[in-house]
Amino acid sequence: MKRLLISILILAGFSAHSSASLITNAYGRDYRLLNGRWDAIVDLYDQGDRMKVYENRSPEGNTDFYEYALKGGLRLEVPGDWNSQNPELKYYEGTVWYARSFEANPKPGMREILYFGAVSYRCNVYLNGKEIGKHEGGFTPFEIDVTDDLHKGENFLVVEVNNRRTKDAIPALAFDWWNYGGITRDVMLISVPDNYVENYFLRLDKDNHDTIRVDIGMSQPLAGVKVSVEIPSLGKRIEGTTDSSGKFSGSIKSGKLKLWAPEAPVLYDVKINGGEDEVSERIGFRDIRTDGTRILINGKPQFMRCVSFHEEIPQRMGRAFSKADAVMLLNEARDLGVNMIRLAHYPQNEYTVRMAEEMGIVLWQEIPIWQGIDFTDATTRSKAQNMLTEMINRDKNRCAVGFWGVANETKPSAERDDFLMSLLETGRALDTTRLYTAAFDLVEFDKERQLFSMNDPFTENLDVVAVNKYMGWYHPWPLTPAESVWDVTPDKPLIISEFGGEALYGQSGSRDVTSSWSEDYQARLYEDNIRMFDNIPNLAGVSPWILFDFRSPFRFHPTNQEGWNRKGLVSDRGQRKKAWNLMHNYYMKKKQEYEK
Ligand code: GCB
Repeated sequence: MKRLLISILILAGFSAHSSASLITNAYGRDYRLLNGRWDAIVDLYDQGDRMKVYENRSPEGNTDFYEYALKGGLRLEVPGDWNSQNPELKYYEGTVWYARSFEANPKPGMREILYFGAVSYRCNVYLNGKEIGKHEGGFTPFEIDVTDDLHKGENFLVVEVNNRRTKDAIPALAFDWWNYGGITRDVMLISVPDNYVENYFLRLDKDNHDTIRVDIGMSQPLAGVKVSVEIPSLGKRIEGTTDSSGKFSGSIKSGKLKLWAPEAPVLYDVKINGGEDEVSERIGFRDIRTDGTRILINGKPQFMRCVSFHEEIPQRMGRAFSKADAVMLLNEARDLGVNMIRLAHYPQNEYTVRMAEEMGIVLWQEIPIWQGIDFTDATTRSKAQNMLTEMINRDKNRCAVGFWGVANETKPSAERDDFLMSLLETGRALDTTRLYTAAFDLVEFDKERQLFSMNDPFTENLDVVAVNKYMGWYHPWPLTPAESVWDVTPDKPLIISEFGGEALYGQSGSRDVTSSWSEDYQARLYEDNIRMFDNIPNLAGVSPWILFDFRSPFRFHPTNQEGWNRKGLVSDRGQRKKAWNLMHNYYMKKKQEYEK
């Protein structure tokens, strides 16, 4: 029935930003990767559709020929962005057709799901010459049930990918990072029983820390299907049967649980069964909440020692996508002394999220509602809701995720408020076990009161308020740092979600002159900001912008930037700048203070 409904909606022209189903824990299933080298055509003038490149054709007879032929041309690695794989594609924004063949041997009675970790930014998918699905949004997964279209033997899969920036997209026309295009994450063919465990959500009961709440949704809306959840190391198991919508909800009295915390990231092996299907993974349980101006994890106040990075390996000048990439990014973050990462400015790949969880790093994940979004556009709003839904659906069982971010640097307006409110409602309907936040750049110096303050009533709707403030970079100091006192949302926890300034690694210069782009000036700026942090009474965490220098077409100072945002504490080659030490020392001090 549900599948029928989805088909009807697709036929009715229901666009790609509808919230379609998404299998929980793709990596925990029986899958094979369709990664590797795919054939590709760069289609600057969007002619591929007319040329029917999605049909696996070869010339027949004496007069037949094809201009848009896939074989023998460009080949691109999947996963990967195209920009870093071919010098001519460095700045390319447009359509690229990807194609590959693969053998399949679908078993009777099983369902086959084609799952894309992410395609940047929009795509149409064709299997064996037929359009089977489309998706918009470059940082979240989507799936297509291909059971009825998959052939025994050879199959021909084509993905038309387009990364053109548009006003109604998210992010929109301009943003401060590289607009990588391509099939940027794993492609998987997942095999599941006909009626399978489509989604599940296990989490600690908010009020009883000896209780685990369980929701299971089978793929088919059938009543009476047996389901169970087992946590062998606790000797606990719950069983039940689905209701007529294929769902089951229950709770496990777990007894005393070891809760996941940054200092002790405990995860439990969990087995979920439903009908013929079985899936297992490691899940942790924790409580995160606010109490006045404090953030508590399992009841204990935490100062969030955070940092951000883009999903980018600077040394490779390309998007990060693998386990090895996650190791590199996370190890550098851990060395700085963090207990939290803000994954900027979009959901990042699952390797990073899962590995951060194993390492005890709290995550803030957000959707790319980054300046310049058209809040008046209802389609854009539904795209945003869909992105948020896909992000939450993918990572709702990752206890490391403590924060869902709904926006970065938006300006107050009735349309903005409505738009963001709809996101909070969408999020809270799916998940109330995280804190909801957004980052604002609206803090100003109030001359009359001689204080830093901010006026955006929307902040009342958030659990934690975050502020990006570049004192000493975009804003000269109106007072000395020691005199710079803040009065910003005084009753809520406040995180400084961005601060910093640019420096070219190895460049020495004046500590007083911003345009020296020197490590010395950047270090001074960090000293000053760290001094100011003592004057923010409700400060619950800080996050320097950013861990690594990153590529951005915004940044074209001819000698100091050359297409790089140089605010990294670590250079594009991996060298730590002077400010790194200051931040590291500050974090070590904060850690001691909070562990006393
Ligand atoms: C910001 C943005 C971030 C930019 C940064 C900058 O406020 O949130 O995406 O990269 O400033 O470097 O200006």
